[in-house]
Amino acid sequence: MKNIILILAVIAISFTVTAQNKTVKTSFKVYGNCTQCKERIESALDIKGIKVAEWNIDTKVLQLVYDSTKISETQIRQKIAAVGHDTDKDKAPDNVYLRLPDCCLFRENNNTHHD
Ligand SMILES: [Cu+2]
Repeated sequence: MKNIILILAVIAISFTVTAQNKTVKTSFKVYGNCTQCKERIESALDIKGIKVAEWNIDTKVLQLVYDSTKISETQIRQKIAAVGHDTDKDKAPDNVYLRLPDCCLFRENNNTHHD
């Protein structure tokens, strides 16, 4: 009898944990140029609550899978801006952006040196 109660308790607890774990799958644009950008963006998102963060160099789309009980999309966007990358909604601080290597300067007016 004790064992049955224990088993039921374990089942109840695991259901609760599953219910609280809210996995969100989303994607949005993050501006960048090269493999260094990819590494910078993805390592900035190598944090608790984010399960998948994969940025595509060609499409500039960031694929995300995260636990919304641990981190919000706003917080994720802030992490990206903090390392110098603009997104479709957010702009990285100029002082951070301008410290990026030349090859990573993705804003139009900073790309003239490539001509
Ligand atoms: Cu780059």
